[in-house]
Amino acid sequence: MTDKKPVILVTRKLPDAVEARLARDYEARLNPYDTLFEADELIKRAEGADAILPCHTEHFGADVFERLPDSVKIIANFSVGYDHVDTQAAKKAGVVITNTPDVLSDATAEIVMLLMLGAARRAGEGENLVRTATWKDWSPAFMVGTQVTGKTLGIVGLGRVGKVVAARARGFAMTVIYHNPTRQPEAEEDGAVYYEKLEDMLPQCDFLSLNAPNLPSTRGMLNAERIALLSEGAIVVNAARGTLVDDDALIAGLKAGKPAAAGLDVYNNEPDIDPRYKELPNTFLLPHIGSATAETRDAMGFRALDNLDAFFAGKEPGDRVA
Ligand code: 8YV
Repeated sequence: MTDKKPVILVTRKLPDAVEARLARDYEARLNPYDTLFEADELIKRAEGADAILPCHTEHFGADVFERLPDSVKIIANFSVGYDHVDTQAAKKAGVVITNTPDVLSDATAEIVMLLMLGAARRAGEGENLVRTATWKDWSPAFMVGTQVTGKTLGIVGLGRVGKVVAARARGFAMTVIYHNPTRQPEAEEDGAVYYEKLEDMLPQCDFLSLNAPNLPSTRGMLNAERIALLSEGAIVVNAARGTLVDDDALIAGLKAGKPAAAGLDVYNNEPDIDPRYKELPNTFLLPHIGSATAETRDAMGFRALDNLDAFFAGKEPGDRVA
């Protein structure tokens, strides 16, 4: 029985409490300067490692798995999304993949509510007026936005995050409807009304929240045809993945006033987002901070370590996705 601790390559700077647990239980190769590793550097640093603990900022395509050292047996993601990993290539390479579900649902749902409120109440415009000292007056028509309370929220993807979004929205007396590939068990709908066809749900939405994963079936799902089906004044928010949105269609829609506004936390090609979003007054833009609370980031790290602990104890990790 070897006492040698498994070697873990950690690709980003993680919370102190997480790195302390890593150092206690493993031979951790940390990244104190939070350098972003491109593929060649990642593969070089993985030499002799038993596991990698990455974020969504590291990409594990088939080409990476072809070159990854044979020593790497598990990739324990510090993320719930794992669309940065080619899971078919992982299976072919015999590498186990895990993620960190549940622990970031509350924080991400908070950002969804912030995006709805920020977009509806023109928070970006208002902040800018104050910061640039261009707020000169008040009038009954000044900075009038849209009320959130009592409106209808359509959720695309009633999964872990979507269900928490629905629960938080009820705190604003919102009516919740949803579209999902399959209907959720009634007990988990909590009164939300299911729409089998997204096209049937869209005209009913005052607010539309994208909470689906990045899949071939969801990429570009918010396109011009579907945007045209939205009701007048509808507001779109996205804290899932930028890939769900056809940027040209959304930007054209925002310029035309349908949707009336958009609240975005994720983008195609982030952080190099389409610059046209920044030029639009009816966008409320955040920098992918869905899970960015101290409590949640600790919990994500501990969840990833729980998966590593199980694996190296010869057990099935609780959050295995491939
Ligand atoms: C995470 C996310 O913070 O977990 C996800 O899928 O999109 C983010 O909220 C990020 O991925 C950390 O790696």
